[in-house]
Amino acid sequence: MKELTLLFIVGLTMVSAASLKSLDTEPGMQAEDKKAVLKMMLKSLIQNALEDDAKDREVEMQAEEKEMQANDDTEMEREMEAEREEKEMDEMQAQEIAARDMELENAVDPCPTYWVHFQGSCYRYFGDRVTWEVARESCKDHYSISGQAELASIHSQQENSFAYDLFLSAAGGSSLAGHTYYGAWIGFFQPTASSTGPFQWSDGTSASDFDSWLPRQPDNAGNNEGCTHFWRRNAGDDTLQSWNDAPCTLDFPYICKVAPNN
Ligand SMILES: [Ca+2]
Repeated sequence: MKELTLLFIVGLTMVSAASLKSLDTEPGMQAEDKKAVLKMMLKSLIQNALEDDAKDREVEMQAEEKEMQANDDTEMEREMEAEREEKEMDEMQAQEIAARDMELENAVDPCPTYWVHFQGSCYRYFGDRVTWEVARESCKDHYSISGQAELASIHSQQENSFAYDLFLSAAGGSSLAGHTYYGAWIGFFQPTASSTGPFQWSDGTSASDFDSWLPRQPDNAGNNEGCTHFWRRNAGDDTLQSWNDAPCTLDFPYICKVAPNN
């Protein structure tokens, strides 16, 4: 408004001087007429100045508005970016937690409930006394995520000791009373009805890498022994941890084996 006032004064001076001078040169113009013309010119000058000022203000406001808009946009972008980052972080954390849970679960228990982990396999002793065939079918009723269980196959001295200890601890120490040929079925068998021919593991694993026969076994006594069990007729046999072939129709507890969950 100050500028406008200044403009007005300067304009007034200039217009007065110039116009009066030019008006002076107009022949026959009366003083009243000159005044009226001067008034009109001044009015027009003020009008123009006011319009210019309004225009300037408008431009200024538009610029301000634009700047505010730009600031808003930047702020919004920042917020969106922050939200995106937070979401990504949450997803990463969720994935990490899931991976850790899985790792923990596998580390703690790779086997189904009640099954015992040993060197990459899961084992379970079952105390009911049944024939070899029934024992095998009973194993097959059990699963891990990796597949169906079978009667245990044994491929090393360590695995043999582990399986024997599993049976021994579950069977109850040195109590042998009333348990002739006390022991537990494992998966070694002769598939032919006459109980001849090579033994094989019911789970299809190699039959040639390990065995733990008692001395003079397998003897196929009575030409009728096609299935294998841990031999335990007296406490001394616990140190041997050895096998005997026996009629498949005898009733023994049994040991099943299944691949772990992972
Ligand atoms: Ca035998």
